[in-house]
This record gives sequence, structure tokens and C-alpha cells, in this order.
Amino acid sequence: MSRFESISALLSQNRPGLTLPRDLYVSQEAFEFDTQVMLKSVWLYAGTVAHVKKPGDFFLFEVANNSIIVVRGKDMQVRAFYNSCRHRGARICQNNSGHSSRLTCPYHQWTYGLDGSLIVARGMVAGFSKADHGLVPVALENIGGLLFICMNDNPPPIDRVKKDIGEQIAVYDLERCKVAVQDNLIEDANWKLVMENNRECYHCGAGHPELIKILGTYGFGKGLPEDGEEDLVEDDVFDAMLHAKRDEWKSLGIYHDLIEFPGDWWHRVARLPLANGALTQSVDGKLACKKLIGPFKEPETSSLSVWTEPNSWHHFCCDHVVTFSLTPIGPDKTLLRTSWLVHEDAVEGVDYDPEHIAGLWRATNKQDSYFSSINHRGIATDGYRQGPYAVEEKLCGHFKDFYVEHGKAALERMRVA
Ligand code: 3BY
Ligand code: FES
Ligand code: FE
Repeated sequence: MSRFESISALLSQNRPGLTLPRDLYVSQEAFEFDTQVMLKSVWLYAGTVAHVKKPGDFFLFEVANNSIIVVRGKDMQVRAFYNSCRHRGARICQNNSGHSSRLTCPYHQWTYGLDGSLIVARGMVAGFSKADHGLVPVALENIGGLLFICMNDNPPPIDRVKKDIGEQIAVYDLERCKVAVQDNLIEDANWKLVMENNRECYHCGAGHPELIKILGTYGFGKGLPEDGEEDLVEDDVFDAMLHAKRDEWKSLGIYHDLIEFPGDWWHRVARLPLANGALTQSVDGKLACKKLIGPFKEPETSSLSVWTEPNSWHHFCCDHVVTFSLTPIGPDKTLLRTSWLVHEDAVEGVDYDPEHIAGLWRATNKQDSYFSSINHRGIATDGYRQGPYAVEEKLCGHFKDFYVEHGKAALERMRVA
């Protein structure tokens, strides 16, 4: 039996509008398939340029056994390399993030430049070529400051994502932002359940009292009306707000029609009005940072939200950006890394309070983490049956189908190779 044959059978049990078969969510084999096959076939969101602000700043992006160093070079380019020495393979960087003018392996001190080239290797035989022993690169794309990596020698297309996300987030100028707060939350759930949880707001009314006050539920499941579409749902305050805001956004040059996973692409971009007069995504709706970012001179009461398959989502407000990357660490363990970015000149304690800026999504993450964990545990019982998504959970279905299609295609390529 060839490797992952049982996974192939499970993938073929995918049904439109229904959740996945149990073992795709909970089994060790599915975890191995996801981290060794499926996730290596797609682009993954790793972090932002603000996480590697200066030359020599680095962070590690890790998926199961794979550890990748994302590092800013002296030429300000951000690059990615496998965290494995070209001498005898030792892990070079041990810390999750840091700063170093060179990358030195702790074992025998082979030393690499920030561009991955080997600079120092003591006592090698005559004729040894340093040029042939640079760090192994990983494909990296910088999309308006969001860094995506792909652990595949032939990465899938990214140009449309680059254009659609890049042109809308450019105004926030992430190169001039810094990380104010970062949370690493380990959730007791399979990564696909954490993703599905993010793709719906069916649970928000009961589950996120803080969030719902700031965001409403608008735009997450239902989609935005097209430009010019006037059939407002009676009493739908949010629809009315959206129509009212459209002209204001147009005058600021930040209006764009909803982009929702066009064709085979893997991104969704939506500008959404905040609810109840909130100026930003904070617990009380008050500004989380006095120094505004992007084109904003005055507080602007919307957020630009970006979602990518299969592992990220982001909200751009007038005063800060919050960005989420998700990576599997075990069949029932997932790392959710949440980072809050502010203007690089903002001063902690003066312009922003870390507790205030992080409060809303920290509370929401905790609530979501609970939902994902009970979802995982319930699926692990024998009573689990593939269940139907509600209308406003259609983006869960999109994620799930993306997973199945890319999983099948990657398996097929493995078979042929
Ligand atoms: O905002 C998000 O990214 C998702 C969708 C709705 C609430 N939530 C956690
Ligand atoms: Fe890195 Fe020897 S394994 S220097
Ligand atoms: Fe939620």
C-alpha cells in the first residue's frame, strides 16, 4: 500500500456543504499528510516585514519538522532558508526570533551571511567550495509587507493574490510599522478546525460578546452588496452603514469592491464598516494607538480585512494592524500567532497601551480556542457524522474544498513522481 492511500480514500469522501470525514481532522496520519504533503504544496503566511524590521532581524516559521528562518538582509530584502546547517545539518537558530549580523551554527561555527551564503567553514579540504554550501532557500513573496513562504520547488501561482492584496494594503505601509504585541496561543484542536472556526461568524452572536459590539456580523458570511445594488434588507443597519460609507471611502481613495476567492484563487479582501461608532478594533472601540497609520489623518471607522487560504487572516484599522498566522504542531495542537502592529514612531505607554490594543482579539482568540477544542473532542467520538454547514458558514466550505483539492492534487503529483 503506497503512503497516504487511506488519506486518498478519505479525501474522496468529501461532500459539498458537509464537514470532512473524522480521521482527516483527528488522525496522526492526516497530520503527517497535512504537514508533509498538503501544506508543502501551497503558499503559507508566515509574518510581516515589521517582524524583521532591521537587517539581521529574523524569526522562525515552523511546520512540524520543518523550521524556516525568515531574515532581513543588509540589502533590506527579506529571505527564507531552511534552518539546517550545510555542514552536518544542525539546527542553526534555536530562538523563535532574534537579531544577528550573521547566522552562525552553534555546532562547529559554520557561518552564513544574511543572504544565506556560507562565509566561514574552518579546516575543509582544498577545493571545498563555499559557494556550493549556502543555506537552502525557501520561496518567499512579500505582498505589501505580508510575507508568504512555500516549501515547494515549484510554488503555485501567486500573482493575482499579490495584485489584489498588495494594491489595497499598500497605503498602510507596513515597512513603517513595528510589532507592538505578539501572542503565541497553542490551541487544543486540529489546525483545520481552527481555520473553519475563523471562516464563519455563525458562532459570534453567542460566542463573542466583545467582538460583536465592534464588528457586527456583517460581511463574514453573507458577503457585501455589489456597487450600485440597492436592495437593502429592511432594518439591516449594517447594510445601510455600508452604503453610507461607500462614498466616504471613495473620496479617500480606499474603496474597492469585495474580492472573494475569485476562480481558483485563495484570497478574500473586504473593507467593512465598524459597528456602534467604534473607531478601531479595540474592546471599547476607542483608538488603540494615537499615531494613525496609512493615509489616515483622522480616525476612520472601518477595517480592511484580508483572509487567505489555508492559514491566515488580517485586519487593517486606521491606528493598528492585527495579523494572525496559524501552523499545525500536532494532530490536536495548533499554534495561533497573533501580532499587533503600530506606527514605528508610536511610543508604548504614551501612544498605546499593549493591554488595550490586544484586548479585543485576545479575548476573542480565547473564546475561539475553546470552541475549536470542543469541536475537536466531539469529532473524536464515534458519534461524529459529517455535518452540514449553515448558509453563513459557506467560507468554511471554501476552506475545506481548498484543502481537499490541493491535498488530492499534491498526492497525485507524488504518485506520478
Ligand atoms: O474576523 C475574523 O477573521 C473572523 C471572522 C469572524 C470573526 N472572526 C474570528
Ligand atoms: Fe553546523 Fe557543523 S553542523 S557547523
Ligand atoms: Fe470566533
